[in-house]
Amino acid sequence: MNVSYVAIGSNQGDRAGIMQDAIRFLMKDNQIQIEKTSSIYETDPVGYTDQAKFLNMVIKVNTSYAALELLKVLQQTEHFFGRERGVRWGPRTLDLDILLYNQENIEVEELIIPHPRMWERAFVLVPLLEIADRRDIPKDIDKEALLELQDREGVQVWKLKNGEEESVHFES
Ligand code: A4P
Ligand code: MG
Repeated sequence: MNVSYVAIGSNQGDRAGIMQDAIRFLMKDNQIQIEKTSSIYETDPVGYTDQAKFLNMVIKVNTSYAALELLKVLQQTEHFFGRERGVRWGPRTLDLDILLYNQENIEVEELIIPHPRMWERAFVLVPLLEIADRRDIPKDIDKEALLELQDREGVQVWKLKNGEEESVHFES
């Protein structure tokens, strides 16, 4: 089995519903087991800022897929949920990025792991650190370092994770 952390993002349509449906869709794949899911965060857009707020979360996945196979499955899932590729960093119904895959460093045309932009993105690191097992994270990032991230303030809990159940919805 391989351990992977996958970032999920959405800023178009029924954001939470799409993310939840995408998780159910992935759970149906018998080569994927979703071990943990983070809280859902509402986040200010980074990169291309003239767009709606995102919901972001991270899931921990156990999978028998090789990294490139997992990427393909995630891209098919994005496609199934109506993702159209437009502006880079622009609005999307569903974005699925592989953050980590075992302890591997992969650099091929279609796939770079660890995800090259993850270390400076609070919308990725906050949910990742919420669920990640320490040994799975190659860099020593602590809570202090997190607070210094530029976009940290733009990341607010939207739906708190409570055990295996998602609960309270915080409006911000
Ligand atoms: N690719 C390379 N490495 C990976 C990887 N580790 N995981 C390739 C997934 N894909 C990877 O991605 C472009 C190409 O990256 C793919 O063909 C794949 O082979 P894409 O999903 O088609 O396009 P994209 O998502 O627009 O580009 P990119 O570069 O992935 O965008 P980012 O960096 O993911 O940024 N602000 C907030 N608050 N929350 C967000 O979720 N997301 C973005 C997208 C910008 N701002 C955001 C958010
Ligand atoms: Mg992407």
